[in-house]
Amino acid sequence: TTTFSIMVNLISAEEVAKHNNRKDCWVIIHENVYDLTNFLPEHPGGVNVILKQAGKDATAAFDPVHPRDIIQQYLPPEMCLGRVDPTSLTKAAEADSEKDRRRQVMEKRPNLDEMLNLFDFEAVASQTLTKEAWAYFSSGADDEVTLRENHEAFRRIWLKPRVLIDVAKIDVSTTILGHYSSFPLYITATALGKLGHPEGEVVLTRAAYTHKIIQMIPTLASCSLDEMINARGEGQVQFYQLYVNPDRSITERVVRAAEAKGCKALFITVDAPQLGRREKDMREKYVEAPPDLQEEGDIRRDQGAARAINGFIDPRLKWADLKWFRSITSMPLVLKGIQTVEDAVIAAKFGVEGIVLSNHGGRQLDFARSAIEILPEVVEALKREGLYDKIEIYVDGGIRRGTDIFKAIALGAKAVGIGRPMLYAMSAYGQPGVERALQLLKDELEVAMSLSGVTSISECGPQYLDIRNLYNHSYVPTDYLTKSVYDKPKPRKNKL
Ligand code: 173
Repeated sequence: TTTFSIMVNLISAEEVAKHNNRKDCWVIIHENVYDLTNFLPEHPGGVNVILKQAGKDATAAFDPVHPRDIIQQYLPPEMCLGRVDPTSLTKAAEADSEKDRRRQVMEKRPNLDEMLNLFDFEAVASQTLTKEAWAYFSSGADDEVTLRENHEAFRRIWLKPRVLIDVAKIDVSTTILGHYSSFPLYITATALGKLGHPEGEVVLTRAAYTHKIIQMIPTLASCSLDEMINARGEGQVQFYQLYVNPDRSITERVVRAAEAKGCKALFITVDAPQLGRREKDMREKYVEAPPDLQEEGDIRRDQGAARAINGFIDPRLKWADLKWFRSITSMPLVLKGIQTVEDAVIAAKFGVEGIVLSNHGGRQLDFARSAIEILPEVVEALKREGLYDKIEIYVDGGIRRGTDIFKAIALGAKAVGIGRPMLYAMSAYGQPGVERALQLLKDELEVAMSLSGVTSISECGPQYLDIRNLYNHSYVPTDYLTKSVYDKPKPRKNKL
């Protein structure tokens, strides 16, 4: 009616469909019409995922990977052109064969109690996830050498079990930055959780609560900060992972919000001034140039889900900026993504409360060394500088077994972070899956400790390990479990 159209601009779906290219890109999200032409280069998920939706109703693609409030938070209001005329909308047909396939594997997946280790969850998830989700979650940078090295490095450390020790009682509990943790592991930040499970990261929040372990909330999650905070159980501790925005007023706002809402530490990601090249993901996101633009040669064909994140992560972040974080928060500061002794020492001298030795799950710089390999050097250097007692060290990347946790703790880490395996367990089996995966890890750790003759976390030390082979990169035992889920190259989807 006329009165309605005075208040909001009603736009037909046919009109939207005309704006279907890089130079003129409209999409419909929750019945609102947006002109995203100028936003394209800034989209953290890359240009291509939006271009695939240009001129269309993008709601179904948008919802699984974005928190509800992200548009209000980041898009200037003038990008919203009006409402789509609902009568002009036709529901897009889903890609049925793929849906059917996934429904079938989901129905036939093994019972949860048949899952005996974390690789089992990965194997199931590799089948049940959508192709995009598997590509995004599982991918690593370039040849994925670091991705695989992260777990393989643990396989170069052997154990020296002591016997005839009373191990009737094993206590695997510890503290992280002073907060209780039922065993030395936290769930680290990962993005796009709703690609794997309709409820997203809150599933991890709930499972962490069940196990009394700490969850690190991601800056760029598919649930909103409030959803993840509100999913918290009584007394549950959450940390906050920060991507530093080029607009520091945005960063200040999110840091203050995280602190006000009770997050207990700030983990500043320092290994991602830009996101690495993840080729599986880039292949999945690949789109043909629309015919009208092909000659111009201005289509970036090399952008995966994650490459165009520049609008959201500040590549200018530097050591001198750390002081500023102290001025905007009283949360303990932890640098996530330290990869050398040199940087570990600088961080400790600056006085941060913690560092995460991490190469971002092998997703950033291929041939970065594994965190577990760097750990002994870092511990030695910090001890030499008299700084080891002033800082907590965490490692992430490649944790798949209780013995991996044992090895990290024995080498001087306070705790380990775990990412992908939680996403896989969540995707395949929901909250009970994550809870079981955590239980398996905890059980494995207890077995590793009792069979090593160690009854508490504080007793774990390097005397229980043989690390002579840790630095030897030429001998790597074949990892059949990981290999069996590793992606085979796929034929090209689109023919020119
Ligand atoms: O590793 C990642 O994929 C990552 O850190 C990220 C976070 C937010 C959006 C895209 C990627």
